[in-house]
Amino acid sequence: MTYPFQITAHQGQARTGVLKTPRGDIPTPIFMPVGTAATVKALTLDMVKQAHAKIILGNTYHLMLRPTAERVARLGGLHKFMGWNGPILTDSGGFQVMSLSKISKVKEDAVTFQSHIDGSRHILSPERSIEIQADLLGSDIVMQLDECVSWPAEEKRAREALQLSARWGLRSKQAFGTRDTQALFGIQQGSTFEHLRRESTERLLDIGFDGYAIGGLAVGEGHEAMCETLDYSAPLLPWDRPRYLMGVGKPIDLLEGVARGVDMFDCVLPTRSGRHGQVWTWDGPLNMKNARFAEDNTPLDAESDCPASRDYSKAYLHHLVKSEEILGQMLLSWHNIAFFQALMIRIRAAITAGTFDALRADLLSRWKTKDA
Ligand code: PRF
Repeated sequence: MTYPFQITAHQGQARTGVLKTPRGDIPTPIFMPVGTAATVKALTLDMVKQAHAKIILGNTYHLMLRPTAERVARLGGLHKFMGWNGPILTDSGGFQVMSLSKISKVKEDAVTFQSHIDGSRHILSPERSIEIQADLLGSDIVMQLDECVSWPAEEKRAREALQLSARWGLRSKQAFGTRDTQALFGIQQGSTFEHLRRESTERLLDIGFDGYAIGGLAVGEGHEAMCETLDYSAPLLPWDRPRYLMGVGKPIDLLEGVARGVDMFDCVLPTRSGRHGQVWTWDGPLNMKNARFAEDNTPLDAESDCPASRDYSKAYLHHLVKSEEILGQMLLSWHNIAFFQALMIRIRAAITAGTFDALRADLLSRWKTKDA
């Protein structure tokens, strides 16, 4: 099913709108918290909802290994299993195979790999990835299997990967067929080569997807090169379909991605950095382990409606982190997810009001010097 996507306002390339799914409306631009192993790490779903998340991400790779896709299916699908009744987007697995599994081999038919958990051998083909995501997990937004090359990549290598991804895209579409309630997104590849991004897009458009992702970025090229690639990559994609920048990023990357026409983002950053003592604020990142917070009685964000941001002092959070208390990981992850959502809420409001350029300039001036 091609979910209705309405763009309600735009400013330059930046757009805001609504993606309507049977499990709920997704206001865009949106940030999707990562729930890799059927959990947004350290958070209950009530906390995730209170942080204003509307859609979360799950991973084929992790779930097929543990508890296995078949078991999730027997237990009623991923939504029922984890207790999330909103939309779920699942990644197809290829990217996680390359980055996490012990040994992997990409062939025309499929990728074979050894589990990072117990070394067991597995095969993931475009068809199997669709079966896991769409039939067994019951994902709302299903991603095609693709091949992502690391950076820097030789042109020949990047072309091979985008062409394999395009062939896998066609096989994914054929395996997906037409469905009443689920959507399928294609993935653009091509590293940092404009002509390859163009070729990739042409091939995806020939196949026809419900939405389009930009893959192969945030793989080591750095913020500037990513922005340069997005300058031409995002506008290649159809204006009237959602565009998803995979695995991105820091608040500044979200801001610059939106400015270039991206509608959807996901990243482990807010939860992972929260578990390691780092928080993101309107004034940039803070390391809560720093002794300067030891007697700071102010909250992270008095204006926030998230309890983690508003109701606890930095001194208390510093103490929890220094003591390696579980609550420290929970509160910092909660604050970060709420902050990323608050950023997207402000971005959407600004595009609607025609003040996105001013918001972007203001936040860039706060963040540029602080490695935000
Ligand atoms: N492809 C897929 N998932 C991904 C990526 C990709 O290129 C990236 C790259 N940043 C993150 N997650 N399928």
